[in-house]
Amino acid sequence: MIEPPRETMRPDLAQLEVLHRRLLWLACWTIHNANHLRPKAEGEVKIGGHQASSASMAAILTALFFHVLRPEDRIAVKPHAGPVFHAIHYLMGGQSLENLKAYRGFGGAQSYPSRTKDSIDVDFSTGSVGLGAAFPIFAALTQDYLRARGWGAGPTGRMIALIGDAELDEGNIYEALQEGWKHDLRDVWWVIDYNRQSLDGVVREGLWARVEAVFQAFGWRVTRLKYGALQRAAFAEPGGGALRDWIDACPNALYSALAFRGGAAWRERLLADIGDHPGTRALIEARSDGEIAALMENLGGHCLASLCEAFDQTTDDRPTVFLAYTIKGWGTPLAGHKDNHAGLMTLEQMEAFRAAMGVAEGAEWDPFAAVPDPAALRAYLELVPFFAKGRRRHTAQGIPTPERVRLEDKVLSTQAGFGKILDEIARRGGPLAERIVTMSPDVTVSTNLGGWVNRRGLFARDPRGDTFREERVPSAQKWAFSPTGQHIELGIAEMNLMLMLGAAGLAHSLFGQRLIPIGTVYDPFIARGLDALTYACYQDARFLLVGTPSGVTLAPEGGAHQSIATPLIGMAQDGIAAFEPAYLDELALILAWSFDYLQRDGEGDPDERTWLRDETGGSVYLRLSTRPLEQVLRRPDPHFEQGVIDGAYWLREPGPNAEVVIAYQGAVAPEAIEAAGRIMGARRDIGVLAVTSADRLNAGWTAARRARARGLASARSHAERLLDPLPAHCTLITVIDGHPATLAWLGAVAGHRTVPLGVEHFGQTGTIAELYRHYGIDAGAIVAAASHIAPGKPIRLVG
Ligand SMILES: Cc1ncc(C[n+]2csc(CCOP(=O)(O)OP(=O)(O)O)c2C)c(N)n1
Ligand SMILES: [Mg+2]
Repeated sequence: MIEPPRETMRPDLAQLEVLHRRLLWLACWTIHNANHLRPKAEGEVKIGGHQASSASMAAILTALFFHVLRPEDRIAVKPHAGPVFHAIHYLMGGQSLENLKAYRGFGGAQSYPSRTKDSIDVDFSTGSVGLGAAFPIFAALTQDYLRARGWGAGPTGRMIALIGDAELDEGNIYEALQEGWKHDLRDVWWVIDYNRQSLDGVVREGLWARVEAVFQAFGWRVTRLKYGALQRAAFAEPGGGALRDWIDACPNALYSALAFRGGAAWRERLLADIGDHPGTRALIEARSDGEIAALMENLGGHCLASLCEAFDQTTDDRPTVFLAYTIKGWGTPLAGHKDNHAGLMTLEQMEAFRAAMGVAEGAEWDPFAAVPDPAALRAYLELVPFFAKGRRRHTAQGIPTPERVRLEDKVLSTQAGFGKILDEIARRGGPLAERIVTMSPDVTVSTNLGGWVNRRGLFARDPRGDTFREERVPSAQKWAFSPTGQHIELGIAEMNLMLMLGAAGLAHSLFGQRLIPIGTVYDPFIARGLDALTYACYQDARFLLVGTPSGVTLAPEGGAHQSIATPLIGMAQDGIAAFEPAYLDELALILAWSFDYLQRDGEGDPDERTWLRDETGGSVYLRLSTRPLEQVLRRPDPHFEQGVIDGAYWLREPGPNAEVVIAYQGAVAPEAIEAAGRIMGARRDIGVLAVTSADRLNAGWTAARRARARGLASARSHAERLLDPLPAHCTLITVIDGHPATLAWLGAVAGHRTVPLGVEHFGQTGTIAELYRHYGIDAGAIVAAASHIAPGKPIRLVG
């Protein structure tokens, strides 16, 4: 599909200048108000906010939001330019005065733009530097994926990141650039606020040359915005060449320091350095101190004419980075100071700034203060294209989730079962199969996605055949790429997997098309992408993450590949429900439930049975294993089915006088069952609790306690319903191939003595039996715990 060229209008520079001043003022004032004027709570010292970082980017945001952007574009705003972003929405009527006054306060405008916490139209949250930069790359890949299928009408958007120059120190940036290149990235812009200052100081000299080389290496167009229009005009004057050479040779720190000191200091320095060049002295002397300062601070990133021109000229879809030279704190008394990152204008400075901005006392919050022609500005704002269609968030139709897949295998691991279920979904076809998109960081085959990929193919914009197949080299894997392929093969960088899951998991909201993204990763390497996972969850992206294989159960692979802490990550990570099934029927139930849960978007009250807020939906994390387990034969049982989803069910219901209950999660099920069999003769009424989700059990328990504390005495969680009936003398033995703290809290639910077994030290190579014994999670360890803690008849310690 060839799209018509994007329409560009001539920028109305006069209105943009006015808007730039408005944004600069409102952003600084919002921060000032929060820190200096709002009544402080006891012990509250500083609220914070970034006046200098905001000022640095105010012109860039002005040009983009009020001239360049179109409703279909999506943008990540540099986190510490958040106040400018709020000011934009305030001017457009979307952000309330109340929220601005409550900036960084409870329920107020957020410190960093947030999709989920802010009330305004935030496309991509930002905060953890580097991630907001990379995310639009994956949003562009998602857009391409949808376009290749003809899903979603309307013009193609540009996915834009506004980033600080120090963000380029984050390694994930380069991982994302490389991954983008592999997928023929298009429709992405990065605008770098090249103020050459980070948090602590000034960045290394000559960074721009490295930056440009890196982007060019990945096929990006580099547009350098170094000089503003004033500077370019001065360079054309007699002696202007020397001025330009001086600027080019000036070290970053000196430029910043002179910007802080102002016009007289610029004059003194320029005259000393280049005053004897023909024409240059006259060029300098023809200008007042204020004019010299304005000239020297007229870098490309502050010049609306230069910005609009550069953006408007970029009409093709090639990824483009704009290296926009700026001064941190531009236009404020903080400009250029090396310590300005967290710096705030003093009361006196703000007073002078207010006067300089022409804002009358008492009119500080007036959106149109100091606007020469408010009616003309109002008329301009009404036509700003980006806001013309109102809120830009979409919704998507739900994908019906079919009957769950039932596997008949007698012995199988959850990882293999997962592969078989996906394979079967692919074979059956239908709406769900069409909307699933899988992805994996170079572990597609080893996480059992092979069957799915063989049926559904790999995604690429341009078809590429499977050469090995064409050359008749035997392989179980078909590895052909096409625009309708449904697997996105990623390089090893797990960070990119999480970002891709995040972007595809927002397709419904960003592009109005529902995708069901499924990503597989070796469980220990979740840690590699953890910040991006948190970031995806914080944005409320919806996806299924499969961590497999996991734990020391991956015996011969050794400590570098065996995960220990991931069950705790699953519990602690907001926005994602973590499950660790042991059996195939559990897995099938959880998957079927997940496909629906991922799509939910309700507001509903918590479920009275579990106290989980399931109506709101979320993402799902499955921790799976390569250990083949003999399957349990079960008759249809709604309690079992519900329990699997709620987080636990009685594999063996305890009797009224239970002395011991064994609660296990995941692949150690056979150990728990064997131990129960051995203990049974010597202890009464023993129970075995199969925990499928410590996360959901724990979340429900916490929510129910909170509800009771608020006076709802009847609130009871699933964990409480399970454990309350146990007699007080009953001992809980919990066991997991993972950190023991995952289940240890169960003892607190109804006040039972608890022995938490699990793995707390790095794994190592060995057989499963050897490692389970070594780490104390085998049947013997469970039996030993029972015989020590729950006194009574001696129990057979050896199986
Ligand atoms: C991952 C991460 N590490 C550290 C921080 C703390 N931090 C916030 S801004 C910043 C410096 C940013 O400098 P730059 O990107 O150049 O932005 P500027 O303020 O100069 O525009 C740091 C270290 C963060 N937000 N995220
Ligand atoms: Mg910077």
